[in-house]
Amino acid sequence: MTFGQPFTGTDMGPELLMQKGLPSMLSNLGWRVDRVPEVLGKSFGSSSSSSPPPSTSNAKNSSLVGLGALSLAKLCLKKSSSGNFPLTLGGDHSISLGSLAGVLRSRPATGVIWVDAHADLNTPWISESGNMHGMPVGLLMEGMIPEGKKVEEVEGLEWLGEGWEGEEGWPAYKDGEKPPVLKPSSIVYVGLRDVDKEEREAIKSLNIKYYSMYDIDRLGIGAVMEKALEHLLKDDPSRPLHLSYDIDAVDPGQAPATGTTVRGGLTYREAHFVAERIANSGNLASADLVELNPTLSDDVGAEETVDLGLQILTSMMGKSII
Ligand code: DIR
Ligand code: MN
Ligand code: MN
Ligand code: MN
Repeated sequence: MTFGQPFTGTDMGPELLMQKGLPSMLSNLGWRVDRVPEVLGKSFGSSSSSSPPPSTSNAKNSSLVGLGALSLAKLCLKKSSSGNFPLTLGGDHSISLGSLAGVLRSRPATGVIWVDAHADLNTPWISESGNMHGMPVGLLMEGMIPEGKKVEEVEGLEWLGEGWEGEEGWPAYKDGEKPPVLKPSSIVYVGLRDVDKEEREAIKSLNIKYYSMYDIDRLGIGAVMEKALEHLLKDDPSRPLHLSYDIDAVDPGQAPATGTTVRGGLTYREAHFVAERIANSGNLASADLVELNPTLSDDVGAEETVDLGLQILTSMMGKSII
């Protein structure tokens, strides 16, 4: 999936991670890997496909992004319902609209750790860019859709709305199940350093827990992760967690091959530690790694970023230093 942001090449991330040996690395950690190839398929993400149809709202390419997210939501719903760990490789961050919607539908108690330079809390009604990779959290969170507006009025997002009648793999919503499904208290941000004005106001007014780069500098990444986990697990220590890891959380010195780099990010070790500590909680039940785009830097930078992606993935799936 590349249509959630302006650059081609973001759809090359998954194949590179696979080619570089992700399946065997996961097997070596004791996982049984069931690869579902190209969930979203050529028709959604291909860099070479012709331009998508125009969108009728301030959500660019919403019909394609929405359709792709629905496919992924169905798959993640199915996999999580049968007790598996859905690990989603992106693609731009708009895919998390699908993975998270699917996981939340089968495991509504899920707590979310969003590791990102950005809050991705926009909606078509407040976004400055119209890019849907900046909206996956906003579109799923209670309190983010403005009065009088409906998420299902956005082309491609009908399946997120109350009037959805259901289809195979994504049934109609029952009472108490309909989106927005994510409570503001069920997410913690780690690594923020580029937040839009409206997002900042929403974070404050909804009282969303966040640890920005300022907090990481002040407290250290160790204390930050203790606090983040404590926030999500204090009432229910066995709650499942979903980790959504945007590679742009990492400093561009270590992760240059991504679309919206912001200086002053996580160091190499901090980037690993976040994943290691969450794995250590024993609660991690689903995850995404997104926004790897090997075409946006030189060959060395692309290789380093893909390698880092592999390391973060293996860390979150249980690899420890010793
Ligand atoms: C910005 C950038 N807040 C937007 N978001 C990015 O377009 O909504 N998210 N780059 O990863
Ligand atoms: Mn993101
Ligand atoms: Mn980001
Ligand atoms: Mn920005």
